[in-house]
Amino acid sequence: LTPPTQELTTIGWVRATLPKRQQGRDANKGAFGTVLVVAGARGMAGAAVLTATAALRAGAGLVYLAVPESLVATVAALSAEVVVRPLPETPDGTHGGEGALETLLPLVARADAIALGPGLTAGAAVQDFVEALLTHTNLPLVIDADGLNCIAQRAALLSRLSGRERVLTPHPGELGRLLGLPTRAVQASRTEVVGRVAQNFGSVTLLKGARTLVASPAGQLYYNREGSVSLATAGSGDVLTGVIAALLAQGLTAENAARCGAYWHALAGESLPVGSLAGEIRDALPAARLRLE
Ligand code: NPW
Ligand code: AMP
Ligand code: MG
Repeated sequence: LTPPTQELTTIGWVRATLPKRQQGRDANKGAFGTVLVVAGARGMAGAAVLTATAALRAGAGLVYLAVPESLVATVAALSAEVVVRPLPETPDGTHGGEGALETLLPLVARADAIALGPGLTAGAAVQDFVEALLTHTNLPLVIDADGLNCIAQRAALLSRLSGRERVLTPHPGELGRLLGLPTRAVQASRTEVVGRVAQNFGSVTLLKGARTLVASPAGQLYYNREGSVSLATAGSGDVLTGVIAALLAQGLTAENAARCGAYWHALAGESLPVGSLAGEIRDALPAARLRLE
């Protein structure tokens, strides 16, 4: 089999593709997209906060963050700008308590895009909740982390859903779970396996790591050279998820949101020294955006 041609994502392409920020008197937060982040579990409040605040740093006008109810005080204390909404939780403090979907749906109705998965955990109740949410919305969606781990348990789920902009953002371990492969097998054939996931799940798929790859279900493959080992830090991927969600909410296609998001996140991180925190990568997003004007 001939390997697919890989196209380089260049800074010129990203500049031309990122949404132009509307200026002037009519510009208001309603014009910049509303993101709904569904994330977090007891002990994983940080992931939810990083995703939600990264969406704001990436220009979303408004961000709702739905977390298990016992996390609300913690999350609100960590992020003044995010609108935090409690959902009924399980006894373990995860999403998927009684009536959680009904509580969430009014927020879904107000959102332009959803980010699903950081810090969610992936037990049976969470899997049920993820399945219910995915079957009740057609919004553009980025699925990361434990959202992917839930899907790995219910492989038929995504194939039942069609007609929406959807990005999966696995790291090599998560992609391995989706295909039932060990991480080392993923790393040994990154271009082949990312294409396989994109095709199997009918979703734009971004495989993280040095030289991030983006594959489309139609077989295109893109890579970018930006990024450095400074990005390899806890919570870094949660920030990327927020960036992609903000771009989806501003109307980019799944493929363009994934390519632009990976590039922008890498540019923000590569200017920082090793030892920088994921929150610092997030806070470097606006300055990196200036280099993309
Ligand atoms: P191995 O060991 O080599 O087989 P997990 P996680 C592999 C949340 N977070 N190159 C590697 O596999 C997340 O959002 C919460 C090669 C590694 O051992 C998730 O919901 C935070 N291999 C949850 O925690 C901050 C790579 O995957 C394994 C690789 C678990 O997420 C942190 C680890 O993957 C975190 O974001 C690479 N580049 N990258 C918070 N503050 O609340 C990964 N692997 O078991 O899915 O664990 O990624 O930490
Ligand atoms: P996660 O594992 O979900 O926290 O995501 C980690 C983020 O760091 C992703 O954006 C990866 O592409 C990036 N990353 C991880 N390792 C490296 C590396 N060695 N070089 C460049 N980027 C990396
Ligand atoms: Mg991650």
